[in-house]
Amino acid sequence: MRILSGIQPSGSMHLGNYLGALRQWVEGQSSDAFYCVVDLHALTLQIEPEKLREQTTDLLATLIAAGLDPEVCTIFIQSQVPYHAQLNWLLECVTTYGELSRMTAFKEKSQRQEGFRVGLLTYPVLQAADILLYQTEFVPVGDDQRQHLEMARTIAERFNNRFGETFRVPVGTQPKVAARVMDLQEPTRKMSKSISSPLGNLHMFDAPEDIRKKISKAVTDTDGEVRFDWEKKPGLSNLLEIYSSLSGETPEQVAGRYTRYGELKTDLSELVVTTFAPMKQRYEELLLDPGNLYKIAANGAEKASDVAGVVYRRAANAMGLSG
Ligand code: AQP
Repeated sequence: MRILSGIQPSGSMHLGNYLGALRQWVEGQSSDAFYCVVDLHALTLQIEPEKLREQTTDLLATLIAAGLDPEVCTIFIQSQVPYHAQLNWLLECVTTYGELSRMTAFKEKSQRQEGFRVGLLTYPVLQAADILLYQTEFVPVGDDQRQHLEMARTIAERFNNRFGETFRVPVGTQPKVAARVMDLQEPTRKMSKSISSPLGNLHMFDAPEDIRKKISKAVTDTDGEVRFDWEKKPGLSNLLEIYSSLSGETPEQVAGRYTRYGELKTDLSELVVTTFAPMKQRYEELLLDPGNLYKIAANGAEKASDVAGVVYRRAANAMGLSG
């Protein structure tokens, strides 16, 4: 079962990244699973080179600390496998401006970036290249990636119809709960690495006192009834989904055990602190030896290149390129 997924080095990992994506990655890891730090995607943000390097190192440590085992799966850095950028160009030439400009993420992000650059429009094509290069069957991602995944499927189908069967058409997988973890202060907006929200983003390796503070200050509502109801109680429902995802109960079961928001928040804080404490310790140890992290990534890039090179050449030949 070929799996591929990626994460941008655009900041520290938050609970959305972990519950929506990374935990599925750890569960699905095998010799057929490829996980990458998609640093080329992070260039769509205005990011300082030193910061990008630092965040790439941080993410490698986070992935391994959370349970990805480089002896079992392939962990690599996207830019170390040049086929991603190469296939991107081929796929840009089968994708229309109209379909990219209609993407929701593009519409939202282009509003936020003054003088936005072309990469912001075209990065879903690079994402399609990331996925299609590995003949991926399943792409474990959070709910926010549905539209991009659909784009990758459309591009694969179009390419196959026009140039002959080349790519496998991938399927996205989302967890049953916490597929879209919301910002604790603005529960109608998803938690996001690249949007600064000091009290709204709950990071995996926040200090315990920060975890407690953020959860105790999380926005809820005033009617006081502990009930799972996204429409009327988005803030509380977000907390219940995080709780349920960590404890293995349903959100309704969790809600049924509480009559006060305060008690729920206290217990959730402890659950978050105890879940991430061992990973945090491992993460801090791994960061002491960045050379080792880059050795792991270089080995991963070699394995990834073996697979991606074959697929890239097949696609290039199908289009009539001689290289
Ligand atoms: N809030 C979320 N809830 C559940 N899953 C999420 N993911 C991201 N946010 C949530 C999933 O995490 C994986 C990595 O995605 P990413 O690197 O794009 O993460 P991000 O936090 O969304 O980072 P950015 O830089 O802020 O990206 P944009 O601006 O694109 O949102 C993916 O599987 C994603 O679904």
